[in-house]
Amino acid sequence: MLKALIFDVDGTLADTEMAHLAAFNLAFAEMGLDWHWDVPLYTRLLEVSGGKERIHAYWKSRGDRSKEFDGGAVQATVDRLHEIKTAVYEQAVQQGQVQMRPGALQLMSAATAAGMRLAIATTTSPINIHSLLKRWMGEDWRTQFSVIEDAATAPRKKPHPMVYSQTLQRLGLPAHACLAMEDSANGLKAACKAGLATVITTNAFTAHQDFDGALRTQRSLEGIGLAQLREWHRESLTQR
Ligand code: XBP
Ligand code: MG
Repeated sequence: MLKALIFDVDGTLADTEMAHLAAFNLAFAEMGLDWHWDVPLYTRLLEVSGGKERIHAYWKSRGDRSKEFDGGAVQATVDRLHEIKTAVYEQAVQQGQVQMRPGALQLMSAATAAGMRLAIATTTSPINIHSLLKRWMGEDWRTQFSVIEDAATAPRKKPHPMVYSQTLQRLGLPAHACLAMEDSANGLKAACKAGLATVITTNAFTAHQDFDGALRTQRSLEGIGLAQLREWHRESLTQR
């Protein structure tokens, strides 16, 4: 029986990445760096989960000796950039610049009404989840979720399965009693490694990625109700 839905955040619950991208660029400017990420570059950089990891990967890809410091200074610069970026992103969310994806809120409330449990398994920072869901689900949004696993609780980022394995452990449910809802190949790999059947909803940043192994790949959650999810879930049990 399907007992819980485990949601990724960025790109699944909400269209967040354009706001993240703008925030990264503002942070670079504020720190006096001549770095600028455009959409094609950011689409490639999104293959690295985690904002700090993404900055590190970009910096290394530049092979930019002039900016090379000892490891400590690099980490301090990355941490400062990410701190600025996170503050800018939080403001953007509070100003209504980030929309929930169609069907996401409806599916979560239908699942709760049917007695299913909800969980979050994301590589984003806790503050980003709070600002987004406080705006769209109210101050007490946390009460809607049995488990929240994020960049703070699960430092090994997708495609590593840590965030999903810890979510299942804290739910106290076997993977076959749950479905994961994701938008990216990294997220799919992480969920599958944790034994979870996964429904993918693609977006402009991920539509080109390889979703081999997904239970279903959809353009959005719009019009997808519990009956449909239960049917797909039953199908996944026969594939085990
Ligand atoms: C997507 C990510 C995050 C965001 C940026 O997370 O990989 O890094 O792009 O947020 P999800 P941070 O697992 O929800 O798809 O800068 O806080 O990492
Ligand atoms: Mg995502």
